[in-house]
Amino acid sequence: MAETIRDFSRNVLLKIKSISEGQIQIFPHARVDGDCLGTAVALALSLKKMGKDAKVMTEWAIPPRLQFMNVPEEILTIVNAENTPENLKIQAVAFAVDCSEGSRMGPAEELYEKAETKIVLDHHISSSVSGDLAYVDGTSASCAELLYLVLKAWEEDLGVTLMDQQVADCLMVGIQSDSGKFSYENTKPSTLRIAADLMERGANLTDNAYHLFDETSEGKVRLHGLALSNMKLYADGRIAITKITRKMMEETGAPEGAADGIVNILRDIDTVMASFVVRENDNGVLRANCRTKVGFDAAEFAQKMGGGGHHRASGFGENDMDIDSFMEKIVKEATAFLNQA
Ligand SMILES: [Mn+2]
Repeated sequence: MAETIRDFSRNVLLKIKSISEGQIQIFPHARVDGDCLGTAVALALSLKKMGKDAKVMTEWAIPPRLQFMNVPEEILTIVNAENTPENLKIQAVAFAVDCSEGSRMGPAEELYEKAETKIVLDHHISSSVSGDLAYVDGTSASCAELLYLVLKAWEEDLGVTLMDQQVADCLMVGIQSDSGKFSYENTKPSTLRIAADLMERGANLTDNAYHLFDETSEGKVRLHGLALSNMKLYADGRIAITKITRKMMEETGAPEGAADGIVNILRDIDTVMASFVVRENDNGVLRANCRTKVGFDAAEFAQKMGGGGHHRASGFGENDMDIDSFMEKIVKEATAFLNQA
């Protein structure tokens, strides 16, 4: 991209200064995560400080796992088909953050697509959302880091502090989320320098990390305990598999989504190349999740099994087999797959 973030920041600031009335509408992607919500809220709060009307346009209210962020309700607009014309009428600028594609905006996509002026800030290398002003940096660990650079430039130009404790904390949530608490390969020295400045501005590293990564519930811990104690290893410990039945969900009182993460725990066993968690859904359909290490292509294996995914994470389903037979089939096919590689 030819434009530097400095130029982008200046051009966006000029555009925003030129707005005398109307709302700056900020679009995160649907099923918000810490990075897009943190970025969107930090931007809205900063724009409000600059005297602008700014709202975060979302599909749903804040999901339970991000409620610790205490997002002020008055900066949110829940978008649906009915209120789209009304929102469009008061819209001055549409600002998409962390959205790799328009379809990820859910019901808000129409409102974005019809905007007169569109601005895009993103860190997805394949970003396909169109904007009149756009900055995409696929090397940035999070979108929050890019917004930090924009806000820093605005602070210098305007001579005011935009990143107070609340804004700094929102950006920190974004960085911690997408960098895996500063542990993924995308974490760079600049990530840590930005985090250091945000910490000096009052961002709470420890509380965020707990809520984002460690907080759990009794039902979830009991479900993990059951699933892990039933785990079986095959092929000299290279394949690990366990199941989650509806009965286990009921017995433990585990909430929806509580099974997430078990498949990663199995993969992390030192001898394991591929791990599987087979889940019985409410409608009786079986679903297998797969995680692998280098040397076992999860995408290729899932394709063989009628599913799909990425090299290290994939999934596939089964409609007419009981859960134990399906698990036997997976072990047999995965062992053959390992031996042929
Ligand atoms: Mn992101």
